[in-house]
Amino acid sequence: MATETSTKTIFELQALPYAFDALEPYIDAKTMEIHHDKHHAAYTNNLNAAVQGTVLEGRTIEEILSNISTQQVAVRNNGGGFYNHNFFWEIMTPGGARQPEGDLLKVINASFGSYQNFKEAFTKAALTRFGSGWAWLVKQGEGLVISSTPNQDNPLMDLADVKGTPVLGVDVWEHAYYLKYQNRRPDYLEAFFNVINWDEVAQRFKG
Ligand code: MN3
Repeated sequence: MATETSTKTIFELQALPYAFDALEPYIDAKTMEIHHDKHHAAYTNNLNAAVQGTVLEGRTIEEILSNISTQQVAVRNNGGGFYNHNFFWEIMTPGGARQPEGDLLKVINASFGSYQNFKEAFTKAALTRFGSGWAWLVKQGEGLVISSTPNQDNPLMDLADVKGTPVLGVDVWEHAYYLKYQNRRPDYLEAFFNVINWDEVAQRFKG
């Protein structure tokens, strides 16, 4: 019997909250389909395989990530991949506000000087992440900071350089953009700013 079919479902692959083609033309349908149905599914299956039969069964993903330095690398990589992609699908939307508003905008202005400064700093963090990883907007206390992480690490992990609550993140693995943008990560990032779900980001900031 294949390992995949004998793995218990502990963490469930959530359906995308919109159709594969909903983020066109910024993020293409084929990329979304492979990203969710293959990459995210694999992280989820591999996480389940890694935690089943261990003390981690029954813990939330947030609990596992907060203590990740004590875990084997398969839990770190696949637990991060599971959490990060659930997060990523939710902070994107085909409609909604084009820019942050209200209290969130006030905190962005207080933390970075302006929305434009924030956008430039976030983009720079995503562009300068060498190889595969993520860029993040992270809540620390009542303020916001920007960071980036390698591989599938994230700010919830106890071993992250910058720890806090992620409120916005962008996947800069090549699988997130290569079909449409090839090596042009800057074009992908510019496109990403057209599909950010600022209402969801504001909700996550409120906590
Ligand atoms: Mn990915």
